[in-house]
Amino acid sequence: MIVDWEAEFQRTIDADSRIEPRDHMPESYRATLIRQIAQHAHSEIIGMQPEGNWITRAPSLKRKAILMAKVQDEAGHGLYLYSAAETLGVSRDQLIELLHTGRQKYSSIFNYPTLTWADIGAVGWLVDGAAICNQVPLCRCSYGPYARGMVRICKEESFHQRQGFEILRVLSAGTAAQHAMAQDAVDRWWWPAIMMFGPTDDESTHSQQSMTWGIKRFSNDELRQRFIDMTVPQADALDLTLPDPALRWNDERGHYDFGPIDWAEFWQVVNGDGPCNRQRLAQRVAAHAEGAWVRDAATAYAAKRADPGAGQAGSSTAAA
Ligand code: FAQ
Repeated sequence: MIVDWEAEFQRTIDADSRIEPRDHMPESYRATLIRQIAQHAHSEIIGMQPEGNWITRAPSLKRKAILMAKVQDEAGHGLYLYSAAETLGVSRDQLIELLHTGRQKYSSIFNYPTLTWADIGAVGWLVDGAAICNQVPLCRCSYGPYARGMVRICKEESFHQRQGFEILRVLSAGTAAQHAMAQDAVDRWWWPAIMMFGPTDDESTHSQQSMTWGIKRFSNDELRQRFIDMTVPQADALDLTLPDPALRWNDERGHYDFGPIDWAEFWQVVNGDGPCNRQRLAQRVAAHAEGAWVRDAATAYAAKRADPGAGQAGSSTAAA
């Protein structure tokens, strides 16, 4: 029997079932997934830097422990996502090489600096908040390994968002200087967080096709609006102001209206010329080089466990 693989793929998509690694898939579907999942994985790993910047300066032992756990979670997310991408036939080494040579992107948001402790609150509240809005629909992505990875990631992101909110709540209700520090952080992170959702729908090159394939379930603008609608009441609860004078409820639309986004800034950051692009990439490349001995040791250890007899002669551990 001749199976029409293209039709089988389309039937799976139409039935809202999952495509699994061994299923036939069009090359363009595979390439789109590799691009998006890799960009997502790189974002998690580069995203460790702005927050890692505050681990040594967290204001208490408790805050330090929470922040360390959060940064470790981001590393874990990166690893799940690289593993999901590997099921599509690329290796983690290849993807890391593409990141390090600037041929694959990571999220624009991580090219902004974390200047004060309040920035850690703003990153948790706004950046993780935006990430959740974008990522919850990805739990229903048509590609099984990505969708399953996202379920766990979203649970952890939800904790991250709450810890950011809580940092800002304490600062906002604190001294005048603490409140001002929280407000300043929100003023700097609001617009970059809004930009995380990507270009407007008419400028988005991949959205239409990705939505047809069930990779993306909502467009960039739909998710951006959802995030704004969700965040405005939270800002009120925090007694903080979002830095957009045009922000107001529109009864007719049933959504908040918002002011113009500076797309020139977005593309400048995406194209490598944001406040921290060079620093982020240089640190990532250096960390990878400094970790080479760990990878070598882990590989040697795995080989030894797989074949305990190999290399025993002359080995000091064998003699011990
Ligand atoms: N930054 O056609 P579209 C996190 C690029 S994880 C940089 O609309 P698409 C957790 C796009 O790649 C944050 N580039 O693209 C955390 C494309 O260029 P290309 C990451 C961007 O893929 C929190 C071009 O523009 N999340 O925050 C951005 O359909 C705290 C045209 O765009 C994900 O990756 C951007 N913001 O939609 C960690 C989620 N936006 O590839 C640590 C998964 C667009 O043709 C601390 N990804 N571009 O050269 C997605 O949902 C989608 O890929 C979008 C973009 C929505 C990001």
